[in-house]
Amino acid sequence: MHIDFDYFFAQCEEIRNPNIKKHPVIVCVFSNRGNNSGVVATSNYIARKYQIKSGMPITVAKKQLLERKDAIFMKSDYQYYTQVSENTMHIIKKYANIFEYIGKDEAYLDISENTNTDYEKSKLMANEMKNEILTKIGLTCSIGISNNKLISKIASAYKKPNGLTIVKPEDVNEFLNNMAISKIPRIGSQTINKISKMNLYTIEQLKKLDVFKINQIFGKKFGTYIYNSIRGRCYKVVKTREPANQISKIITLSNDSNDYKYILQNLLQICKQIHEIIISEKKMFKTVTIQLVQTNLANKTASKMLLRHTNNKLELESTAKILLEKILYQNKIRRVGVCISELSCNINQSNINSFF
Ligand code: DGT
Ligand code: CA
Ligand code: CA
Repeated sequence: MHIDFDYFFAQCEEIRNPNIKKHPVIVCVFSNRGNNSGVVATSNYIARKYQIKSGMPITVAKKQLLERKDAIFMKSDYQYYTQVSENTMHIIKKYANIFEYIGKDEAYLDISENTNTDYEKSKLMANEMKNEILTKIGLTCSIGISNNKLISKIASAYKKPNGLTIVKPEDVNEFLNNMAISKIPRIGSQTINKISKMNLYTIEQLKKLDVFKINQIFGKKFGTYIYNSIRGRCYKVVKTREPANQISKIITLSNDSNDYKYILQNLLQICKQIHEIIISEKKMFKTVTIQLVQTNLANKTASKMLLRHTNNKLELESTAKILLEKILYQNKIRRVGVCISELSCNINQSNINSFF
C-alpha cells in the first residue's frame, strides 16, 4: 500500500482555519528578499484550477490568480506541518505489518499479513484508515493498493484527492496500458522527449521496444528499470524506515555572494538558531552537514561525523566553518543551510558547555 496526503501543506492550513477552504490557498516559501520573492510550495485544488504548480515563482502565481481577489497566499510553517505529519503517521503505523516512512506526506505499508493478501480486506482496511485520519486529524489522503510498491505508488496518484485505487495482479497490464508514460515514477520530461522522438506515446507502444534496444538508449540500469516498470514489475520490498532524526535550517542570503566572511556570518547565525532548538529539546547531535545552493541552483553539501554526541555550540560552529572552507569556491551562493543529525537525548543536562 502507498499513501500520500492530499495537497499537504495547504490542507494543513485548511485544518487550522476551515474558513479558507472556499478560497484558492497558496502556501509560499518566501525568501528574505522582499515582498513577493519566493516560490510556491503547494496549493489547494481550487488554486490548481489556475495552473498553480509547486516551485512556481510567487509573482507568476499572483498573475495567474488576478481574477481571484479572494486568493490567500500564506507563509509556510514547517513545524506545524511536521506535527500534523507525525500525528497522522502515528495512526497509519497501526495498520501496517511493515511501515516505511518516505517523507512528511508519504509512506509505504506492507499489509499482506494483516489482510492475508485479500483485496477485499485491504479495501476495508484502507477505508477504515482514511476514516480514522479524517475524524482524528481532519486530513484527506489518497491510497493505492497492489502487490508491489511501483503500482501502489502510481495507483495512489490515480484518483487524487481523497482517492482509493486497488489494482489486482490480473489488472496491472490494463491499468498501465491506458496510462501516460510520464505517470511512471522517475520518467521525466527528458526521457519522454527521447521516447516521443521514436513516435512512441503510450506505455502499450513503448512495450514494443525490446530490452536490448531500451538499454542501448537509456543505459543498462535505467533501461532495465523502464523495461520492468512498464510491465508493472518491481522487486523492491517495503522495509522498515522511520523519519530521519535531524534538525535543519536553510536561509536565502540577502545577496548572492562567494565572500567567505559574509557566508560564514550567515552560517553561524543558522548554527545559533539550531543550537537553541537542540537545547530547548534537550538533544545532542553527532553529525553536522552544511548545504550551499549556488545561484545556478546546483547543490553542494559536506558532512562531518564527530567523535561523540554533543550539544556544544562551539563544536557546531567550528565544524560548520571547516566544512564551509572545504566546499566554498568561486561560485556565487544563493542559499545556505545547516543540518544536524543522529540526534540522541541529552542525558547529561547539566552539561555547562551547552550554554557557550
Ligand atoms: P498532492 O498532489 O495532492 O499530493 O499535493 P501535495 O502538495 O501534497 O504534493 P506532493 O505530495 O508532491 O508534496 C508534498 C509537500 O511537499 C507539499 O505539500 C509541499 C512540498 N513540496 C512539493 N514540491 C515542492 C517544491 O517544489 N518546493 C517546496 N518548497 N516544497 C514542495
Ligand atoms: Ca501529497
Ligand atoms: Ca508526496
